[in-house]
Formats: sequence, C-alpha cells, structure tokens
Amino acid sequence: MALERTFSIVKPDAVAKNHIGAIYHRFESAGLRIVAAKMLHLSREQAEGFYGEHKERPFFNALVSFMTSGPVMVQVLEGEDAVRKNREIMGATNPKDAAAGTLRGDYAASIDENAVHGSDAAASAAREIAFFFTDAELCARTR
Ligand code: RTP
Ligand code: MG
Repeated sequence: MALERTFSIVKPDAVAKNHIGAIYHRFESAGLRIVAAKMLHLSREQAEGFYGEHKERPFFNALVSFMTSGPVMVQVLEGEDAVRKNREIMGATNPKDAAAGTLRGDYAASIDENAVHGSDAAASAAREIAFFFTDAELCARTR
C-alpha cells in the first residue's frame, strides 16, 4: 500500500487537558509521521465551513460551539494506510463505544467532547488538508 496522508485535529477538550503530547505519541508509535502541524483557535466561520457536511444535523450548533471553545492542534499525518490507521487509533465517535487503548476510549469524556477528529476517507482528507494547509506547509519526511 502506498503512502497516504490524513488530516487530524486535537480538539479543545484534549488541548485543555494537556493531552497533545500523549496523542502525538500514539500517532508516532503507530508509524504515522507528522508532516505539518499548528495550533489555532478556530473562528465560527472556520468551524462551520470545516463541518459543513453536518450543517443540517441537530448537533451542528453544539459542535461548532465546542470546536470554537478553545485552541486546537491541526496536523497532517502520513503513513501507509494513514486514513484507516488514524481512525483505528481514534476509536469510535462515542467514547462509550470506544475500546480502551484508543484515543477516544482513553481521553474523551462524551460524544460531544471526543478529543480528536480524523478524516473518514481519502477524498475528505484531501479537502480537509487543503482547508488548513498550503502545499508549501507540508514537509517531506524522507530521512
Ligand atoms: P469527527 O468528524 O470529529 O472525526 O468524528 P466522526 O467522523 O467520528 O463523527 P461524525 O459523524 O463526522 O461527527 C462529527 C462530530 O459531531 C459530533 N457528533 N455528535 N450527538 C450526536 O449524535 C453526534 N454525532 C456526532 C461528534 O463530536 C463527532 O465527532
Ligand atoms: Mg467525521
């Protein structure tokens, strides 16, 4: 399988609880390389645009409010089968269903405040990476 890239967010709850390093450690331990990263505090417009596919869902306003409640880390992860691998590391959307040893199983408090985001497919990964990063900000990791 070829190298693939996926997009990830450490959400405001996990940043507030000082879990950035622990979460990055899980990515790196699984063989995913961080090829771009930054901290930012999303504006309402950014959060609404990013989660546009969920605009009509009942949880949309709560989701946007939560995602703008504090700073997040956004990062691009690269590796074999990166999209699927990251979703596996993250665990189920609802921490009640997430296995111990997954990020949401270990760090998420509720379905609304669930520690991390990860792209769900190669096409959404490409769209989400371009939403936050220019091509020049993606670093080749050849060494
Ligand atoms: P994400 O996009 O954040 O990685 O999460 P996901 O793919 O596992 O879940 P998705 O269906 O894309 O939903 C996005 C976020 O919306 C919140 N949500 N709440 N109350 C609910 O029924 C509900 N469903 C989804 C979650 O915080 C989820 O991460
Ligand atoms: Mg999703």
